[in-house]
Amino acid sequence: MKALLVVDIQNDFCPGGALAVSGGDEIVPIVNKLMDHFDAIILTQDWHPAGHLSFASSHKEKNPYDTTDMAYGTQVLWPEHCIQGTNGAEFHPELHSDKAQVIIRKGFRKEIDSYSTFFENDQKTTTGLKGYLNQRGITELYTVGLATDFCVKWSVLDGIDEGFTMHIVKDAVRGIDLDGSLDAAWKEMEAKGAIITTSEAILG
Ligand code: VGL
Ligand code: ZN
Repeated sequence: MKALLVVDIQNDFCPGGALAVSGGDEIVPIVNKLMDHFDAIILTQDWHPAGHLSFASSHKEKNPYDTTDMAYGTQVLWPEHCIQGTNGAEFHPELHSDKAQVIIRKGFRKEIDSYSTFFENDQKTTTGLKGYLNQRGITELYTVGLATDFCVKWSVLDGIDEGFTMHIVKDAVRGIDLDGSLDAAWKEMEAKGAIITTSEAILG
């Protein structure tokens, strides 16, 4: 069985949002069309408590896009975004979020950020997605959403490690690009065995 994994298409990652990804909203109509071609639809939602330690504002003398050392390694510090219950954390209003069978929320523990849909950034704490996929007999995931070089990338890399066939739909993702991170992300995903495809190839 094949599932569409829709990563973080939330207001804060779209133009006008707190951590806007350039062109983030352009993928919404494509993702909506893709939804009809899959056995299962999984949405992820970045879902931080106020004062989350991935926010620059939670650290003295740090600015957005600086880095800091966390218990689990280096962490980029972000503008405050996707705070639980706020409009910024809602899905883009035009995304057909009603079609989702499951929503995986991540980043809800104050001390750990979570880019991947499989593991939080300590690379140990699981989100439960693997168990869900296994129990539903889903072996292939087609990944779309935001941002290519953070949550999409880590989801794809971890999905491969967890034994899934991971596809990434090139025209249905957009990136942040900090110091060349976007180019590096494509190379890493490809090197690890991610299958790069297009919406046209799926929609026919
Ligand atoms: C993301 C930075 C912080 C993402 C989430 O969805 O790629 N990036 N939180
Ligand atoms: Zn976040």
